[in-house]
Amino acid sequence: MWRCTQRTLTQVCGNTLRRRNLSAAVNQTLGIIGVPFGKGQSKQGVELAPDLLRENKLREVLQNGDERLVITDYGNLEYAVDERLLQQQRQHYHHIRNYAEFMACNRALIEQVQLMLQKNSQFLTIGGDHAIGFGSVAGHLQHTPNLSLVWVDAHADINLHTTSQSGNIHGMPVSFLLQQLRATWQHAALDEIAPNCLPKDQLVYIGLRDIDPYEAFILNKFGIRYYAMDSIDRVGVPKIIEMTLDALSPQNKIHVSFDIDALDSNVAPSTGTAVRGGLTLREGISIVEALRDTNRVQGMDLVEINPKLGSESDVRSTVESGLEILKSMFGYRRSGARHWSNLDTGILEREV
Ligand SMILES: [Mn+2]
Repeated sequence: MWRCTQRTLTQVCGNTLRRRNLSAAVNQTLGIIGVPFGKGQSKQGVELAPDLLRENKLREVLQNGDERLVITDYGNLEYAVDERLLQQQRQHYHHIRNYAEFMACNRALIEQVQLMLQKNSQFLTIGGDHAIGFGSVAGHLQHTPNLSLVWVDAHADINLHTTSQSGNIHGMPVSFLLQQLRATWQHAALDEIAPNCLPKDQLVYIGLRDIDPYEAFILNKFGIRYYAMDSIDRVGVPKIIEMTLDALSPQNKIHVSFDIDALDSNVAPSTGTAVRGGLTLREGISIVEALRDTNRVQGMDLVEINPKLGSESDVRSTVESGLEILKSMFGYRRSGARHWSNLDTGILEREV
């Protein structure tokens, strides 16, 4: 029984009161921001994903997964490019695409993530392409310096402006986060917008299968942990999760940056750089569930869904796979819900 004053009882009906108490007790509040940014790569359409997921009942799907979750949708991120960024682009980064837009968007996202974490216990960033992984994780690091990052992706996204073949910034966000690579971005004023870096031993990759030569060089030089698909094939997802969690500081909060192209192109075909031979949907769900069950995941990204690629049914299965991943991250259990607020628990004792 809850202790409450007469006034509260008359104001709030039993169910609402009970639900509020439960949500306060577990403190599950989720802030969502859409980031319709597609300039980290060259294919049109990825900027449509946040609204598409909303149209496909994102909120209802999450709410059905866990009725206690208190969801606040902050809409889509807005940002403005300024002269200083354009100057950095002209002088130092003109050989990569859309640097100024990339920095303007991520600068706004860094602020937005911190605002969301002041009001919510968790946040979700919906891309957009993976270039926004920089701002999402960097914002998270400014709020929570003791942070670990699990980057689930077919690609390592750790190119430098000096190593990228394509000039597409969605292949570089991780290089903005690590202390050891900061010198390679010395004209980007990163210490002003994102002073807190990610220690290289607090990063784990899962699902890689398309690593550029210089990326492999960087990963190996710094001893960054990465479980590519061949490792997953050898030991299976449960062992990969065990090794991942062993590697990360047990006191740290966790950020999961999930690129839909980590999943096999059978279940997620509508994405800009699809690679065959990826995670099954079950493996993806299994990874997300295991991370969720640590109760340490505080932020997540879902990126690279592109509804302009593939057939109508390709888009549908990609969106559905994305929603399954999100649903499992934010509370849904394949083994059944653990609590019931509206069930008639006397039903077994009664003849109807
Ligand atoms: Mn990626």
